[in-house]
Amino acid sequence: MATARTEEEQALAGLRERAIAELATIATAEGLDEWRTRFLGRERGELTGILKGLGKLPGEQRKAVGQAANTVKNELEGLLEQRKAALKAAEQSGALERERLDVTLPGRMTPRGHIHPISQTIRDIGRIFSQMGFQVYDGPEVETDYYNFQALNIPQDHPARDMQDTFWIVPGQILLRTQTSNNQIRIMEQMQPPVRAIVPGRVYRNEAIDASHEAAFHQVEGLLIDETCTMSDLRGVVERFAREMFGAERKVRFRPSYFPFTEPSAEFDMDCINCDGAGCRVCKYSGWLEMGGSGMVHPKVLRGVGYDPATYRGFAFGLGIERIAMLRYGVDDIRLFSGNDLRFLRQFA
Ligand code: FA5
Repeated sequence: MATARTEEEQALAGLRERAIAELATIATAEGLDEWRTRFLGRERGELTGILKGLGKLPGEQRKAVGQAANTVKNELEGLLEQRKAALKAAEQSGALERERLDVTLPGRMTPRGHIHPISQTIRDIGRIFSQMGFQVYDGPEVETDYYNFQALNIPQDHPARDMQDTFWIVPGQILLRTQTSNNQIRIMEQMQPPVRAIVPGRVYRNEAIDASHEAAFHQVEGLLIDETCTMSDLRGVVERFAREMFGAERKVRFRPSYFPFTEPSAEFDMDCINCDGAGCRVCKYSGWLEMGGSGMVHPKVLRGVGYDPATYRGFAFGLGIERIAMLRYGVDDIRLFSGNDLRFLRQFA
């Protein structure tokens, strides 16, 4: 027969029920702490309150309530641990859910850049000359007066210096190269004939800028030195280049000119690709487009690098790369290439 419950036993049962019901609703670590302090706390916990009151009870009852209180305490502590573990697991699975990676989703495409039309033209020039056995070299843009002028038979105070207005870094000594011809000297100093070299690169001139003139532009230098080599070899190489670049029907003409480092010297033109030589706005109604300067390397220049002009001869030429790119892509203002306007550049993607 069930015995009547004491006041303490009823309080204990009530506490247990409330504690269990509340525990089920708690979803945070702070909430669990607060719950533990309130029900199981050593100082002011409700259960501790009941245990403290045990002293007033008669022996048998004290023992029974004490045991029951311990059972409730163990049970509640066990439930607390379970709840903590459940919360932690839920948190982890939530994190996993949030971090879930669907490897079947299509990737985000990174926008691809493309090569600048001048770089593209330099590559194509390199490819065409490589097919003719030329090797591509590189040289310094910050140069000494010696390599840019003196070694090319342009001494100090030579009037030819006026042809290329110079940006000086140290006046009279260090400059931004005005032409890629500085590399003729650097290459010949470093190797023995036969030489077949091209050197593309940026050059600088203190010029008034307009639709066909830049202060920073690109040239490609060509140099061939051998025991037998004539002006007609130069012509053949330039013609072959023009035809590879602009079409098999292209014609090239040479006009006498003057450069201190070549003798004889010539400038060469290609028939206008816009009007096939008939005359139009692009060729200023002449039928011809200027491509570059050239000539047979001057014996003084050969001697200066230690080549014997009695044994070796050669030709050199210099082409303006922007001018070639303008013709190739039908661009009528040279400044567009360095303007960094993406609307212009995107057309070459
Ligand atoms: C020279 O620079 C000589 N070094 C070329 C040379 C090399 C002659 C080897 C003999 C032997 P010139 O100053 O003419 O020559 O320039 C060559 C080409 O560069 C021109 O035909 C033109 O296409 C280009 N050019 C010259 N000035 C400019 C400029 N301001 N802007 C854009 N292109 C230019």
